[in-house]
Amino acid sequence: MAEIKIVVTGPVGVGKTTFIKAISQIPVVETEERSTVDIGKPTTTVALDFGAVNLGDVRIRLFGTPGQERFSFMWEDLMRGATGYVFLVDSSDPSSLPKAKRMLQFYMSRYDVPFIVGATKQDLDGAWPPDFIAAYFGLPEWAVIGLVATDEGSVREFLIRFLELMKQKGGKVWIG
Ligand SMILES: Nc1nc2c(ncn2[C@@H]2O[C@H](COP(=O)(O)OP(=O)(O)OP(=O)(O)O)[C@@H](O)[C@H]2O)c(=O)[nH]1
Ligand SMILES: [Mg+2]
Repeated sequence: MAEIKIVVTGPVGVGKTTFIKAISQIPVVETEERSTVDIGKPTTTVALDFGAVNLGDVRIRLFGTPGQERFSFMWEDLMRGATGYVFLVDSSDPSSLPKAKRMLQFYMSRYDVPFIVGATKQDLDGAWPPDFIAAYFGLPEWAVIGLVATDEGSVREFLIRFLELMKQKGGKVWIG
């Protein structure tokens, strides 16, 4: 079975840990610690999340990054050998999008592998639809997919779509 490594990244609180826990078929290795700064939630990822799922004939090893910039030294290590990455943004909090855009631009400039943007929290009132977020980021509409990271089916569909896009575009989901 083919095995690929996908990194799940994005700013604080967008649902990276939630995404991996929803879909992983193995117990997730988590590094949640109590937040020492106010980030609007009690705990945060300080090193990584790790999970794995088989989808069709592909085994996906999922590595979640910390969202806080003070732990960004982990990003480089986690991205090593990645087939691609999922960049999550919080659709329910438009005020978080400028920072998300800067972080995505950093990833795009640094890592030349396929990525897809996941617009999480589509279940919340007032969530921006994926096409708004695509326009804001200057990406084509197909490059931003809405999802609910707490929902296994939604995460599964999202990953299947990412695999299809990678296949269709010969590993170049994006970009340029
Ligand atoms: N309603 C809703 N809540 C979500 C969704 N995704 C994540 N959440 C919630 O958002 C909060 C933050 O999720 P985490 O998974 O901890 O976020 P994270 O991106 O790992 O955050 P850091 O590790 O601190 O960077 C949790 O309370 C989740 O339950 C979603 O799609 N819908
Ligand atoms: Mg986390």
